[in-house]
Amino acid sequence: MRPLAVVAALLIASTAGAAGFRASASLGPSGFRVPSGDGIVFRASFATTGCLASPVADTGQAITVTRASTRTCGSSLATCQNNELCVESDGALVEPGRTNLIVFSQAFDNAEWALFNAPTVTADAAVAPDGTTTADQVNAGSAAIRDQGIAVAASTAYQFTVWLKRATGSNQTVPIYVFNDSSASVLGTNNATATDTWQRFTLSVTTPVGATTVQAGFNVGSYNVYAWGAQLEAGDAPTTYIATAGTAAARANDAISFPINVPDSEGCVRADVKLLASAFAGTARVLGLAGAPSMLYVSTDTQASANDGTNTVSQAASSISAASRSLRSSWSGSTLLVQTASGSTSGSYDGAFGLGLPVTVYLGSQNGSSNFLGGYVKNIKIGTRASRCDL
Ligand SMILES: [Ca+2]
Repeated sequence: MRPLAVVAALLIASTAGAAGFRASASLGPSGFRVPSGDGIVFRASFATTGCLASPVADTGQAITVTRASTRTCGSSLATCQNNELCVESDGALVEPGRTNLIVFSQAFDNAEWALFNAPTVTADAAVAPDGTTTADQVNAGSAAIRDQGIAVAASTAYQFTVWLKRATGSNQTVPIYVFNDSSASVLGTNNATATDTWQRFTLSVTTPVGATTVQAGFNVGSYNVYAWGAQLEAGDAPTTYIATAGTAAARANDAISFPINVPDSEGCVRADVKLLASAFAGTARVLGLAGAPSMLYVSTDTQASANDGTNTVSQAASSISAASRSLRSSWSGSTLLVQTASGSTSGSYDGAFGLGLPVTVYLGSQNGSSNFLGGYVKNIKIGTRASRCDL
């Protein structure tokens, strides 16, 4: 029988790499990753698209998705069940909860839609963007169709969205609009050009002081179109479609999180990010924490930032809503750095994001409840060395 010391030495020799680091990442005793040679403790590419019931990072950590509702999965318009992660080619989709105030979003033939000057509305006349035959034809000869009496808050931004496609041989101009009942005034009009391809059109409005109800739909005009998926939601930018059939319907927050072991003393993160809209209020977390600090967030469509709770470092980027952009930050000693394809900016680091060991990282939000990304994120890396997590 070998002495115990010799057995221990043989075990170490069999698992350690040439430089003393493990040759590949492995699960430590607490279930967290022991860093591999490149210091990467978390990696998630989100290469598999669709509705994922139990998403797992490339490095093995379970990713927890808490959403107390179904959701439409982005541009594919597939329906993801509660707690399923929606992943498309640009990555995992993270959005705030919203409510569609249009109660018959794909039944323009319903009496909820008020008709003016007798447009002809034919139910389920065409294949809709989601592949179902639920799009209605609205043939208006100097007519209008509106959902009336929608309760709204005053001094609040709203987004009206609807898919349109022409129902005759030439493009059709459709005045989509929102009307303020309280002051009998038009809040906004967007003359949408319906072509032979389904397009989702947006009209952004802000209710004035005193507003209580609005009507939304198509104003008087001469147009012959297929219409589907009308949505009126409170918020600074439109979000993914929420289908309704008789009552307002809500999509809950995408609260997405995972645990990592990464120290405050030194580390790095990187991700490819694409925003759904160029205009948004506040900040959009890429990788958030329970508190205010964030290793990586977006403060405008053209800027990436990091905030340690004391200092903010920001670096310009090309439009993050126009295409998926690689964003990165790193920290070590007294230096915090943010990098994009446009360059890098260094600033002071107070030495702590508050990264407990382990810490819960929120993907695309702060604490799963605010500062939502409103976009897609993929190719995430989190590491324990400031020199890694390359763009
Ligand atoms: Ca329909």
